[in-house]
Amino acid sequence: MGDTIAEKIIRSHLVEGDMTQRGSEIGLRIDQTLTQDATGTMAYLQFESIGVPRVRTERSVAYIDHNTLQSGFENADDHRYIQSVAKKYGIYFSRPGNGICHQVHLERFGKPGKTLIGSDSHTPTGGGIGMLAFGAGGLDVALAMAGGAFYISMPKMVRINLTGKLSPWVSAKDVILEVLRMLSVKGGVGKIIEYGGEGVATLTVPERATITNMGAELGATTSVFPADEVTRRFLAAQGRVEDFTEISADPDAVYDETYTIDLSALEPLAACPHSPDNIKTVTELAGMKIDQVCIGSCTNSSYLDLMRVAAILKGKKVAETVSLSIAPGSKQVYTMLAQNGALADLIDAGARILECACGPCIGMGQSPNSGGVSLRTFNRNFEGRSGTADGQIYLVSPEVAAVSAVNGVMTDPRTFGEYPEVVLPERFFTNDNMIVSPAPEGNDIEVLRGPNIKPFPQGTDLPDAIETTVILKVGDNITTDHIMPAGSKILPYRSNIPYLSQFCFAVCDKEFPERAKKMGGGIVVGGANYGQGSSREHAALVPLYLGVKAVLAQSFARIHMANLINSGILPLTFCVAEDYDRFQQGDEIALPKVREEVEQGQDITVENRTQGFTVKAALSLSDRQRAAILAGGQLRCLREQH
Ligand code: MIC
Ligand code: SF4
Repeated sequence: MGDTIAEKIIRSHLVEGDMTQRGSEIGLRIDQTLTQDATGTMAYLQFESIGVPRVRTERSVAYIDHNTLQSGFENADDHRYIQSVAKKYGIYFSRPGNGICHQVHLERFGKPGKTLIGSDSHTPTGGGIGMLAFGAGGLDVALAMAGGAFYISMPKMVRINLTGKLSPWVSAKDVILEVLRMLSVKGGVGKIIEYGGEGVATLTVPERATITNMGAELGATTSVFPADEVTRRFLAAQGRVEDFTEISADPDAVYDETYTIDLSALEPLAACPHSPDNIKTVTELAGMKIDQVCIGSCTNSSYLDLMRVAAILKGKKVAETVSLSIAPGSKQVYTMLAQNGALADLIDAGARILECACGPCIGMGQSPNSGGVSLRTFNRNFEGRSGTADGQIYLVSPEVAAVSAVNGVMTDPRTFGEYPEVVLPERFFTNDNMIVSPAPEGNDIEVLRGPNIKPFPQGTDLPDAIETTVILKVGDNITTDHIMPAGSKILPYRSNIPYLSQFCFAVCDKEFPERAKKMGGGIVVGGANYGQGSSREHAALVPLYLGVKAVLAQSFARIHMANLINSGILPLTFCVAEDYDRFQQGDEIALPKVREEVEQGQDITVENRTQGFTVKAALSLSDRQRAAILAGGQLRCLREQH
């Protein structure tokens, strides 16, 4: 029996566990890591507290791309801290302005067949060149930088066969929106999605990366494409042909699930508010008045994407009722657009050019008007994420976005005329002058900290029993943007957990932080896929700070569950799904034998003293995770072991 692509990479990096047992915990050696600034400060504080003198990976890169507004000293302090830590410990530093982490990593550092983890959920973008790349919490990245393994449940293998070839005006974004339509935002949980079939060769690397990037929205562990001749040409054009290795699935590889998508049959799609799997065809939505268009983000800001947009906008004018903003994904893309004149076409049409950063994708500016309809080439349209509570965000391809910006209404681009053919250059323009190399080992670099950097909270030993209250009950698909919102007003405080805590669950219940403080914490009851979306460990650290002891949910998203365990918060799941309905906010709860039950790997007894019933909750942990929960978090556990 042959291997899938993922199995090949797992096999060559396996340091713990049995990869033939789907669902069991495996440990992988990590070749590369990346961080971004919104999660990076916390990751490096944790790395420093581990106490190793130098990173032990082949390549670690710290990017600054999320917090670039600098509306106060906070961002600049964080940037300076990260730059100094990077210099000292052997980490490459990508300066603000150099681009979005995933886009730059793909262009400059990613290598087929290697493992990569990043403190950002869209790290699977690297799957576009055949890397096995995972999003992770900051602590997991810190541990990998210190030479530790990265742990996941051995995923199921899913194969998506691509046949045919995309029609004009239909693009990679439509492929992943189709996959989201088929599988939903929880359809990828516990699975690696591999793309194969003759359609793969028709997709360029940036197109593949759009698809693996947005695999995060499926909840997938990661997504991966083969590394083939197309990949080799891309790396050669980046001046890195020596980084190429061919990698593909064996012909007799076995998959747990197989799907087929005929690329020729796809049409332009849109994800409607407020979920990336709420898919309609653009034809169905055509004519809808729009207020804003934003083009960019780690999903669709490549040279290919923006050259197509420029060709559409050339000689045209943005509709007077629409605001169009464009953020190129990297300095490379931006420079090339400037060199070949495409930038002038964008500016001349009326686009507002933003710096190469995440920007509006994470609510850092460009919030739409009240109730405003915004078409975005991004990957997430969760409620409130844009910074406008009632903003209506539609996720679309760059082609749909650009054509609609000209017409002022949602437009099927196939009605626009001839499709602009854009080919990737033989050689990209490369100049890594915004990447700062680390200092040699044994340096005496001083790490520079600002007053915004506060210590991170840590748990306590798991007590024998817990008596507490349901302080919040929420429904299905709660995102980390609900739990710990971002945006321009809050994001600068990512290294200040006490300040952040005022905004915890603000999207669901503004009273939550006050209530949690008054009641000394409690437990949160949630539905299915709790914690989907971002990798921000702040969605665990802030509840920890507010005294949350457990989350009792129908199911969890992978990264958030790992973050809860790392923080020492119990991620409990209902043994009987209907039990969810029996819990109300305010109920008095007891876990009378929790420590003993965790130690023995038993289901957890949950007494609802208000309603007068007792149920069982499952807690499926590996031995490693059990030790972390008992010790009150992963870092405390490591300290106990040393
Ligand atoms: C996101 O897209 O939600 C983010 C902002 O990039 C997050 C990371 C963060 O919250 O800092 C992610 O995707 O992990
Ligand atoms: Fe940045 Fe948006 Fe990508 Fe997150 S999804 S890394 S905020 S561009």
